Amino acid sequence: MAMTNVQEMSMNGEQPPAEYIVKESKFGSIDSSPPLADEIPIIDISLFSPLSPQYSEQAENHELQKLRSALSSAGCFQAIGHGISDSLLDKVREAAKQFFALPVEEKEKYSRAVHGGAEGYGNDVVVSEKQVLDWSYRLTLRVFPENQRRLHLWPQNPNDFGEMLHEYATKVKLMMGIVFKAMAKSLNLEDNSFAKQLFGDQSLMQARFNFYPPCSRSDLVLGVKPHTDRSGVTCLLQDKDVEGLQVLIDGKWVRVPIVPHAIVLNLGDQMQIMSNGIYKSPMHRVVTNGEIMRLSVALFNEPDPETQIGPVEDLIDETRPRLYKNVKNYGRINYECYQRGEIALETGLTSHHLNEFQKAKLASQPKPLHNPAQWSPPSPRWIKINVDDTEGVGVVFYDEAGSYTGGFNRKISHATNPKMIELLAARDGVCWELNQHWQQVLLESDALQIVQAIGSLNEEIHGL
Ligand SMILES: O=C(O)CCC(=O)C(=O)O
Repeated sequence: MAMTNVQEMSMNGEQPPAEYIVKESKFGSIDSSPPLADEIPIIDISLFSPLSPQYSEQAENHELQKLRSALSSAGCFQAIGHGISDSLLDKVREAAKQFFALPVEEKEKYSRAVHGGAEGYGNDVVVSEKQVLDWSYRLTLRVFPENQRRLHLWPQNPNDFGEMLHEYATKVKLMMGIVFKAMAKSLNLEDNSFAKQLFGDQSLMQARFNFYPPCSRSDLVLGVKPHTDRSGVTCLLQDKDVEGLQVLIDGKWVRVPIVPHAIVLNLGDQMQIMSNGIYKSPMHRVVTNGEIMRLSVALFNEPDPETQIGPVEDLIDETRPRLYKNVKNYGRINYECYQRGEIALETGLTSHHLNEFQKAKLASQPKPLHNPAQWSPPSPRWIKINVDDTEGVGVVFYDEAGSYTGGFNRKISHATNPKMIELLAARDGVCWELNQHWQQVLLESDALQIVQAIGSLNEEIHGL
């Protein structure tokens, strides 16, 4: 699919083409001014540090309580007292502004499409004709580990861009060390319970500079579609003047206010996993403005992809059974789910030995077509099959240890044939766990086509 130039369309005040128009979604329609969020507190990070002049045990406990309440409801807060000067924050915004203001040919020198991989300048990677594109441009750069920097993708213009990014990211990393400890403390855990999973030498920090040109029909497009972050924790520097970020809290979108020198910290999925679901990775999106461009700079902190992460043992007990299994390289799982329009945390990651919560949930639903609780894998390798009405069938592979190893999609046409349920259940090594919506769709789908789709993959399965 040929990519349209958002910046040109924006400047010419053109109507967004069909591929940018947001369809009805389970996350609700576009609303540029829902209420401002009350649930997102301002938290003073300096109160977590005994070396700070403002520190007292009482002040710290008060801030820890605010932290716990924010992270278990909204999943985010506005950090002040972070030790990063206002002038550096302004410099980061200014460097981003200057870069995005460069002529297209200049920015294209750093193009992701030209250089390959996930880093560089560009807009959405188009993976499906049905994909709704974001009305934005991004510059994505890995900052840590330092030896993984692809410096040829770091802008030379403005000429202090690299120095600025290094300084800012180093300071954010210091702040993260304090925040990880505080998060552990807020749950009565050992100080390093999260840091040891999230904060090794090889842990990743990815910078993403976001540029949202104005759109004449901001009621029809989104700067970023609803998503949760794959990170452990994301540190977001918002535009100082233009709002746009919204968070879904209790099923309702709320606006995240601008606090000029605060950094918005939102949790990502890996923190939700590590906290065994106590802390939330919030769904968020960005709306565009009809007249003014917006900028933001996100730093995503995540573990080394080779590190296995999972719920902290002390957060698992009889009253709160393990909600997630251990995973490696969650970034890849999340990316593949996102491209399929699925939410990674709701698909392949829940512990496949159903816990009490899930059993109760299943029991309260209409009779399942097949009870995964009674299923045990006949072969070490097992497969999860998701079927939905837009993408078709998605198959996800796990290895013997229950770790994710890959996945794919096949499109299917829909016809009624309940017989397929038996066919699927009869297949060796196939476990299908389906949520209620998909169970229904599956009933209305064409058995033969799904089975053929799976069958034709046998080679790939055995080749894994
Ligand atoms: O621009 C923003 O405020 C949020 C950006 C965001 O959600 C992202 O980069 O993943």
